[in-house]
Amino acid sequence: MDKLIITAAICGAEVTKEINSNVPYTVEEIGREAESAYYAGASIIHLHVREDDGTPTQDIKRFKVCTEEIKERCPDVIIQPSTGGAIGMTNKERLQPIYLDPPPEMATLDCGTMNFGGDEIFVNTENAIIYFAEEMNRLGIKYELECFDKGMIDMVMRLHDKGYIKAPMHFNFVLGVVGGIGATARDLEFLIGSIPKDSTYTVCAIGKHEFPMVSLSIKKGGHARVGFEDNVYLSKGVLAKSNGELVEKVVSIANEFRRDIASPNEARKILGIL
Ligand code: KMH
Ligand code: ZN
Repeated sequence: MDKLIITAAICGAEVTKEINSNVPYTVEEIGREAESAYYAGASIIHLHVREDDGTPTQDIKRFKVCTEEIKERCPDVIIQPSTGGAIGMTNKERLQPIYLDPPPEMATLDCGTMNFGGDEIFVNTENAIIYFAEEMNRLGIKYELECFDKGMIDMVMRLHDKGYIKAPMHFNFVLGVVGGIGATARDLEFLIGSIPKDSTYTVCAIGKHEFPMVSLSIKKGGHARVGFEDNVYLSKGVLAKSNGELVEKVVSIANEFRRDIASPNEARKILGIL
């Protein structure tokens, strides 16, 4: 089994300080949270950025200062900007961080349209997915294929057959979003069984589902994502003080399964970006 790649999704676009006051907004707070996750064992930082008041933004200038801050504190960490951004943003707005100079090593590529709770719809049409994939192919960026449901894997496979999405593929299964697949062992087994054998995958799940689903992924040879974007609790009723605390919990679960933790360079090798 490969060593375990831990991704920390340190702030997301939806979670706020009202829910957990440790959610980072400012450049300094983003740096602090990335650093806490990195020293706890994360090799990838999945990055959304915010204005100082918490408003989500895909502004390339904000991404630039935040990535510089993270690189200063965690020089070898893999920074994976979101191209999902926040609900309602345009495709061009969402794609901005892939045009950083130099381009990021990785970025997310969301693989289908879905309900996203309440009246929200997260729009990713087939043509938009092709556009995002072709831009990332051109820039040599490794995409993490965000699949919130089984049909999104089918979309990936169709676009792979047409030559738009390149192998080896790396997936992130996001379980338990209202509008996506549930977060049960059966759901996760179904997703894992639906991807090509030479792919890699990581797993994240919303709220209380986070640690059970991540544990199953670790056991089965998949990778793990945790962080405030997905869940702000360390255990029932106990708010995490930092992303680092959530990563530490993953490391202790990995120890139980005798799974070693990948360094950033080991993660690069596993993902084929070194
Ligand atoms: N904020 C969600 C609407 C991604 O980062 O690529 C989309 C998201 C996925 O978080
Ligand atoms: Zn995200």
